[in-house]
Amino acid sequence: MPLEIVRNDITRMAVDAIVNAANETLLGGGGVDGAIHRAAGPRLLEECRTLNGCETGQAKITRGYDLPCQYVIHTVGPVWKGGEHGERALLASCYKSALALAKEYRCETVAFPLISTGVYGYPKAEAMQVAVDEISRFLLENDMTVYIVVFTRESVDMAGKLFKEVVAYIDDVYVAEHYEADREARRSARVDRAPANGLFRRPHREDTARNETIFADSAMPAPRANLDEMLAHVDESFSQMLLRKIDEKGITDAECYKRANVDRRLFNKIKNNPAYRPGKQTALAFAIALQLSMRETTELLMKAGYALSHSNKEDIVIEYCILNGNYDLIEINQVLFRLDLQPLGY
Ligand code: AR6
Repeated sequence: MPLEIVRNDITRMAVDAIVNAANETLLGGGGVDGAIHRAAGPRLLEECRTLNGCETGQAKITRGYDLPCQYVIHTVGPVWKGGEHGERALLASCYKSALALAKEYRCETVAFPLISTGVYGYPKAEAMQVAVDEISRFLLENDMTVYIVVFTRESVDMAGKLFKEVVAYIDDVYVAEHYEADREARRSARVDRAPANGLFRRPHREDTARNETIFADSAMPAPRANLDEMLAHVDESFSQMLLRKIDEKGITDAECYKRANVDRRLFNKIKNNPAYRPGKQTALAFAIALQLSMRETTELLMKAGYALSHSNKEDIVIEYCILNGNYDLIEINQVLFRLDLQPLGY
């Protein structure tokens, strides 16, 4: 997945480059800077001494020494002074400069901490938004896998409005439904024990399975004479439907897989193999990228062998977003991440 938010210690990331939230001297400090220098060993400081510092919003690169990454890109974030002193533009410039250097050094994988959100006091939610905006913009034009590495769960407090709406929706759908299921189980238990005098009946399957995908007998194809004949009537595959929808929406393949936050290589695999069955998260990411309706999403998922279910919180989040016309994959993934659920894409 080209952009991923992960919870980790950045010094443990085995990527081509990690980004350091440094200060203008580049001679080390506390926070993530201190952790990176400790893990890289004294040779990192020696090389930093040769760089003559770095201006706020700019970036410089060194080797990674004892770190599991090849390079460290040092950037200097702005000190938060209330937001009226060009902080946003300077923070955006940190991401731009660091990504430009990563590209120049042919890095394929890069990990960022949330720059400026510690000692420098930038509000985390706003800093995360700047990070996501800048990285997404860069990824529209470039092939790279970029991680935003956060230390604490609160760091991901950014998809505020959508997050609250989704939580409320989950409460409505998931909690209510599980409460219903619980009641149903208790009711069935009572029915089992009840005398068969016609006053009690087991609930019909349809009553309890409101949200399951059930194929009515009438919707089943008529029986065919033999297996060969049936195999000769295979439906459009996932790959075929995906390519058809891309054409119908009038977008390019690249626009589609970038919007889906899916790696180009994976997209090509799907494209070149009509029988390819992607993971459910990938299939859903394409549904979001293509802005499919609920019905189309269900159809696309089914072609890959999946269904949406109210027993699954990830599915409820996706359903909520689709029903409300929110097809911003990055925002949806932020919500999934905050809820400790699996993000979409690859
Ligand atoms: N891995 C990932 N994230 C981390 C780690 C880690 N090991 N350690 C801290 N964070 P900060 P700044 C998070 O203060 O605000 C230094 O002294 C942390 O929770 O490291 O840009 C420099 O020398 C926070 O969200 O950087 C400068 O003087 C984020 O990294 C000054 O601090 C950034 O916190 C720079 O301040």
